[in-house]
Amino acid sequence: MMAATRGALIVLEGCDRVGKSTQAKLLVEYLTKRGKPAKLMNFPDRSTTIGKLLDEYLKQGQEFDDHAVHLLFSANRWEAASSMEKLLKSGTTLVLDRYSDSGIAFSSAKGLDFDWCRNSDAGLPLPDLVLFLQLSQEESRARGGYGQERYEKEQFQATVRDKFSRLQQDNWTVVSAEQKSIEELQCELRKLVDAAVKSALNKSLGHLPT
Ligand code: Z5A
Ligand code: MG
Repeated sequence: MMAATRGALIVLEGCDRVGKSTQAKLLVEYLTKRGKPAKLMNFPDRSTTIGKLLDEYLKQGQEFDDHAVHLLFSANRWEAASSMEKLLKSGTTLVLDRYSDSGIAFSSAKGLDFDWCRNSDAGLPLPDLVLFLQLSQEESRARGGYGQERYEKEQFQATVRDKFSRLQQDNWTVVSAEQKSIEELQCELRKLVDAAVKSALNKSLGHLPT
């Protein structure tokens, strides 16, 4: 059955420092100001019990087998799934700062099988729009040094970049962030988001396939 009031599920993906968090926050502010209920969600959500384990792992205070930590990242999305569905169905648009594709790209960059990585997310709410922000390694480097977290290393990030390009899905909208100010990029994203919010009204919510 179609819900006349459904919100859209919008995902921001992309490599390190491309501006996902900056743009996601601005998009939620934009939608809210225009009277459209919207909520920002980050993955990993470091505030939950599983999220705290992931935070420790990313800060290199805790070790896990690569498969086990992939499943924890996935479980961190599953623990949000029912509240995501509820919010979407009640008309709130969700703007996600990373989601399933980050899970596949980062875990497969460590050598895990693509399909194995994808399977644990099958059944999660399906994005209406994945905005994949693209930035060259040179411009990303110019945005400042890496932090201290586990994956913040140039060689590993290059492997993730390669996995993202192999993963590129039909439903992604690839947007270049190259040589664009925060405001210029936001302006472009708003148009895409407005269209997605409008078209989600007439669609039922899907689920990620295997
Ligand atoms: N991970 C995983 O392994 N498996 C999973 O399933 C999931 C995640 C979901 C934590 O993620 C790690 O978890 C991540 C993947 C892994 N590891 N890495 N790397 P995170 O999202 O918490 O990581 P983050 O450090 O917040 O995000 P980020 O990717 O590094 O950055 P960003 O959000 O894309 O960029 P930003 O914070 O908005 O901006 C970065 C800087 O650039 C900042 O100083 C901005 O002011 C500046 N900026 C932004 N836009 C511009 C423009 N247009 N021009 C100039 N400067 C700009
Ligand atoms: Mg971020």
